[in-house]
Amino acid sequence: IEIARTEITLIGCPLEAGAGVRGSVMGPAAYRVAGLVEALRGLGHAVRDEGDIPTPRPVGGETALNRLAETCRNAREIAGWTRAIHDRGYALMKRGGVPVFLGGDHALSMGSVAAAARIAEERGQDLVVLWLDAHADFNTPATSPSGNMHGMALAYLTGEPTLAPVMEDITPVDPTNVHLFGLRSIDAQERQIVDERGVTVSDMRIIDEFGAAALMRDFLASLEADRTHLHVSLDVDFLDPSLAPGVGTTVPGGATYREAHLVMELLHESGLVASVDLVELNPFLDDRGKSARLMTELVASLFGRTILDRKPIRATP
Ligand code: Z70
Ligand code: MN
Ligand code: MN
Ligand code: MN
Repeated sequence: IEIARTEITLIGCPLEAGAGVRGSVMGPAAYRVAGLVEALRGLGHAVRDEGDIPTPRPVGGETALNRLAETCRNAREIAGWTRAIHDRGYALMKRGGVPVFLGGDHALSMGSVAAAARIAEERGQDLVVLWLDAHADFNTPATSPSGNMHGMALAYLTGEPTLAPVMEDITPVDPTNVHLFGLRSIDAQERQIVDERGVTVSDMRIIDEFGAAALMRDFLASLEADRTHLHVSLDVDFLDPSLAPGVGTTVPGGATYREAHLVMELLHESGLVASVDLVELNPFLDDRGKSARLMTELVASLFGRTILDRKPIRATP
């Protein structure tokens, strides 16, 4: 089976202002060293590497952002990154093609998902966000135990009013169109938010009981093929720390090597993935490039690498 040739553009987003631990600024470089461009070209795709977005000037002068900066670390820097990533991502998707945002901490999704939401709205599609992560990233400035904005990305994107000063006038994401997959660390008040907003969740309890593949198949089957823009946001800490130690916030009990590849293969088969984030890779904490290499292999599976040529496999009833 031939893989449909896809126009893929890599956009380096070297930010670490949203995380509590430094080092994810080196993430984009590590993906290039690990051979991401070559892996995707090897599958027959047209790959363009746009290089890194230059560090934007922190947004200043606004009173609302001033106030936000009292509870949110580096709020002005994150506001600058959000605008820059949104603008670049939007322009790229407007031309067609699939962007892969190379992080950088998870606050980068405030910009990338905002761009996807705007494009989906223009195309009359529903934006659906698959958040592969140990964490929920649904804290608000009032509930965050750390003040780290990577833990607030989904709260912002689903319209949390206290985070609006980051970048006003976004197309808010419907929280019922957000699916958290791999969750195993959530703060007490964050739990309440996820519950109240109707976010759908496959936590590790449910993945252990029913299996990653069955849950992923159900999730994908619930999406309307022509009307869906599926954005995949892959946090390195989705993976078990024994496989991927190169991340600031490791949580035991993560996805196995085989679960992670299978999820990527099912996502490829769905044909719905229209934008991708790779976030939280911290090469400073990695073990001889192990995490960067695994992430690169997973992206290859996401874009069509298979063991054998075969037709999509049907689930057993
Ligand atoms: C915690 C917080 C977080 C990612 C850590 C951690 C959030 N819930 N997100 N790593 N990607 O500080 O809000
Ligand atoms: Mn995250
Ligand atoms: Mn995480
Ligand atoms: Mn919906």
